[in-house]
Amino acid sequence: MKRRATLATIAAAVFGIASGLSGASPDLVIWFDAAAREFTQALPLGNGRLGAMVFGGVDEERIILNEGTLWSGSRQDADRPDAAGYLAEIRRLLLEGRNVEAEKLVYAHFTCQGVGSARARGKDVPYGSYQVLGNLRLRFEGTSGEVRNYRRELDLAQAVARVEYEQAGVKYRREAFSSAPHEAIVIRLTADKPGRITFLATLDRPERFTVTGDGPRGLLMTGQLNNGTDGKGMKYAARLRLRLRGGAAAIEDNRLRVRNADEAILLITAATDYQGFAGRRTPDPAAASARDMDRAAPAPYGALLAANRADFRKYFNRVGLTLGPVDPAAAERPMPARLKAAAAGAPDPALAALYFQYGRYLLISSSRPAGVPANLQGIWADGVQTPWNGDWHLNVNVQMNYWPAEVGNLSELHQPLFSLIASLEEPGARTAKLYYSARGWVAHVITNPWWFTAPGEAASWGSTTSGSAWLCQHLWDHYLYTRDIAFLRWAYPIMKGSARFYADMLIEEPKHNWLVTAPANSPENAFRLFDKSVAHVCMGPTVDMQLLRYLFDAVTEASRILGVDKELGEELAAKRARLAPTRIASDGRVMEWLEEYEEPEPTHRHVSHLWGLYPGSEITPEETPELAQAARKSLEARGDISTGWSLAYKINLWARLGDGNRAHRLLALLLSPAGSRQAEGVRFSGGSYDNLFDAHPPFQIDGNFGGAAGIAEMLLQSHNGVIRLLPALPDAWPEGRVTGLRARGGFELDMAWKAGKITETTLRSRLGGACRVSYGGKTTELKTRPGGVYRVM
Ligand code: FUC
Repeated sequence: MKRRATLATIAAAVFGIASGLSGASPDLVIWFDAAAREFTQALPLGNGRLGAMVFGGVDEERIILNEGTLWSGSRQDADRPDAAGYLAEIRRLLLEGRNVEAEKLVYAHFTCQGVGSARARGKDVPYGSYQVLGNLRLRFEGTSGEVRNYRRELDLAQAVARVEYEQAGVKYRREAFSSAPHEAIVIRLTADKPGRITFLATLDRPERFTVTGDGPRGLLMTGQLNNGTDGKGMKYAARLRLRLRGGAAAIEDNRLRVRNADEAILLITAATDYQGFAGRRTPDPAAASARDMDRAAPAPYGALLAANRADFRKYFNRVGLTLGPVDPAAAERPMPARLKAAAAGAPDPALAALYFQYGRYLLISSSRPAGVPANLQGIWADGVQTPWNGDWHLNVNVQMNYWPAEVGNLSELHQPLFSLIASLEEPGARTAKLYYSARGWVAHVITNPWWFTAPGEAASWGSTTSGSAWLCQHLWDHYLYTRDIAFLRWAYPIMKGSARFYADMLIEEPKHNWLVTAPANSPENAFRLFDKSVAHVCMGPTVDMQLLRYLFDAVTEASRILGVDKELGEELAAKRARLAPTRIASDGRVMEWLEEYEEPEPTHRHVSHLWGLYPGSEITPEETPELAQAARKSLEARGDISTGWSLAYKINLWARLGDGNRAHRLLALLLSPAGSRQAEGVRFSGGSYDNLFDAHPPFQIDGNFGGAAGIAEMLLQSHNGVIRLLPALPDAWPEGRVTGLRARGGFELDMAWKAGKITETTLRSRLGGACRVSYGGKTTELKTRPGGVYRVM
């Protein structure tokens, strides 16, 4: 190993291979030796609002542009006014075990009003779709000849994409980033010989746009999306401005022509007139984008670059991760080859570390405190009808986006999700009333920037009632990590409203007199009734019960901490005690429903009934060993191969079961080239695209975030009052070092290990207080003071 490292280091010094462009650290670089042909090979950049994807073409550079609030559709009334009138009948049928009939009634009267998400094709209906802002294309002219030494890289540590190649004796370089401090995307083109940069720049999008010249060296693209009613939906503007050294530029036919320049700097600003729960709230996006441009355009390139780097690093550098043994040859492979080599069995622990940091990179790039949460596409959509409308799915997906936020030391980037949750309170109260005659608020399975809280349009998946309970878990978990009382005061009424809703809507099932949700479903999964008919709609699926135990506990505890609502706390505690428990079926698996139904699709991607294992914590190997064993059986029966996010979920579940090698196997599947693994009866096989984007398929960013969280969960856990060090370390990572992971209670940890054994642990206590730290079966009690630093092992 040592010898190889030395050779590689020499090779790197002599041939300049292992180190990236501009001295980027090879373990934080995703690189390619060719331009992207597809979106899933392009390099993503983002400042939380402005997203970009760099293709790095030689004849034509295409840069996909995104603005995080750009949605078609509009606010609508999707609540059926008469839904509550059918509730008693639906429940009666469920209580009698007539689920198929109940489901029919849900379809007819208890779905949303209108077409809802239009079966995930909602761009021209009121539900709308998240859309690409457009494309910047640069058609290079006057260059030809063989291309040599091509390299394209994403430098995670600096948040910069770079492209470099030689053609006809000229070395060309491009550098791009999306800056939060300057609210602009910045692209610089240089060549090592004067006067060699000649191109035609255009802006376009698939529909609904007009481009005009904007001053002598700029373009302006504006348009209005469909709101799904009269066509007059959200307005947007994107601006391009050029700064030139040498050469000449002119606007020709609403295109920007640049001739014989030494250097060209392109700036892009953009805005929408979204007036919703977050974002910029500007009625005039053209003016807002002009203001941003006037601020960014005069800044010297070095200043733009430095400001972006400083801003990005304040988040990114909080956590460091090295996993070894490192094979330097691995980082020398372009990413497509690296993924293939790893899938073929070449050990590459550094790839896992890179994937973890990529997840953090993507969160910093798609979710900033004042903005909207990362959607199914993050902020990297290509097209106007994005998969599943690029919305916020509440039955696992948007939550998964935020799994790495706290443990990955990016706590304040969790904020956009909290803003979304708060925005659902008022519309969700109406939905609660009209469907369930309940107090409080509810959101079902899908939501968008237009406050959609009604059930989905199909009973099979649309009747999930616990989306809002799962959202509220994030509020409480943020408090558990930060102990921020001011935050809890803000969040408490929202959590309380959610708990109220469920407390009101629970009914008693006849067999055990447990309290259950109804109607409900176990996210998207079907079951066979005893007469073999297939249904989805049920009462008290396990996931709901686990979520409600969590929520009721959280609200009771929060009310105690804040010294309010004693009676509500008591009511919730009493109801909590009567919720259907998590049970083990006769075949040893965790029961997903109240009955031991057969499943038509035993390998279904959702593993909702294991919510109590992760992200919940009512199932643990230490406290509930039988249930933990049953969870293991359930996972075995589901099988490993599935969608990207499902693979990611299972990494976390195996990590919670303390099985590092199995978690690692799931991670290896997640890191396999998209679609390269198949299994019988499995509809989707996920993995990673060349640019490490998660493949559902198609691209869906939740798996990136869930995978990053899973890696953290293998290294550190902190639920139920114990901080566990290396709880699921796989044999494949015998050595490593991690710095800056967060644990619940306001703690931060650094750890190093060798030969699979911890060698060093530093715990920083931000808030003081006692903590219990467990490693290798031994638990140590530690009293800490605020700001204290402790050596634990
Ligand atoms: C749920 C999942 C799908 C997909 C979609 C966005 O419907 O079951 O797999 O992730 O959300």
